[in-house]
Amino acid sequence: MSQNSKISLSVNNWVNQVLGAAKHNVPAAQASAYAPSNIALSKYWGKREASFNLPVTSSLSISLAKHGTNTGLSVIDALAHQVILNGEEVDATGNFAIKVTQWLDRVLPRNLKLRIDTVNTVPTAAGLASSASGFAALTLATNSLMGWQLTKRQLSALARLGSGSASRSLWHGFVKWQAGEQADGSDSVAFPLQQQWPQLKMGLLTISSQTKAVSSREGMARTIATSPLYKQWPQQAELDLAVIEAAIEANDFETMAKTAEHNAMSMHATMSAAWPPLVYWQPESLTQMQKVWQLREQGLPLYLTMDAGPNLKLLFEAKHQTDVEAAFAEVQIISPFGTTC
Ligand code: 2P0
Repeated sequence: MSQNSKISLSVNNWVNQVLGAAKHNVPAAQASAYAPSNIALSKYWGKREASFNLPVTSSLSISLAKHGTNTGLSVIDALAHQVILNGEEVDATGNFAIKVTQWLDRVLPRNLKLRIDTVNTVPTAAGLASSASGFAALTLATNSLMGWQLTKRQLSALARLGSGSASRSLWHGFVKWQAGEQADGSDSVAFPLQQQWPQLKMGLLTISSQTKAVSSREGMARTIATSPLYKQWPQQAELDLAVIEAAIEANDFETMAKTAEHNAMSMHATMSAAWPPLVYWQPESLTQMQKVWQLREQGLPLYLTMDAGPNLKLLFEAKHQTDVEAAFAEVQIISPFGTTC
């Protein structure tokens, strides 16, 4: 047996153990669910184990309220799943369809085939990652279709198998994904923090919404394998997370946002020290970053975070929204704790 088939067998064993007889429940005709996108304030960058998507460090995110994914499932009489993305059937051999059908084939009875209707509600062309909200919504909808009645903790672990950051997208507000220690990832699950922060705003500055040349998955693997700066990352990431969690509890915007920006810049430093170098920024990203730093020097409490892409996510408080909108004509404002944006 090859190493790969041994690994996938152990993921399958774990899935069968979690689902037990429920895996073979009689499905409803259809079900649907919604899950929000999320942006990490303390990032997940690097896996300690790839088949279960187990992270090297814990991470902490904020969900984006009504910006996320709606997934509808219906049972079809067919030999293969049918994957629809934003109203159009996607190529079954493409990356998205393969990831979705692989996940479904792990959790469903072998002969059950579905039509999967995925609609992303992130702002048009915002370049936001949709795999987190996509796999979270798929997990919730499947739980409902199959009548599994799993706990959120179990659902978080199942969503993680599709995409690591999906483990955090089952909740609104602040969410912490604990790295865990178990080999099968049963303790590598997320949970929501109780704190609400209605004054917290996020601004999306879209530099490009094109698919990136190097996926996060590949980028993490390359960074771990070749970047000498990665060695210090786990320690910093855990420290940053603790500072951010305490700042959220204390309602201390400056400490939270400053640490989030430092965490993102440090993650990007580990990437640029990889070989071949991994730089997700574009020249315009840097122009906008410098603008943020300049505004901050002039006294505006404005911070940024970035993921594995060229786009900026601004962090600020509601009382400064007018200033932020005046400085960035194209900014799209998100209220993670509000219902209006
Ligand atoms: C995060 N990112 O914490 C970090 C910051 C990107 C940079 O989670 O391989 O799409 O499916 O587990 O979840 C993107 O990684 O990767 C991500 P896989 P995923 O948000």
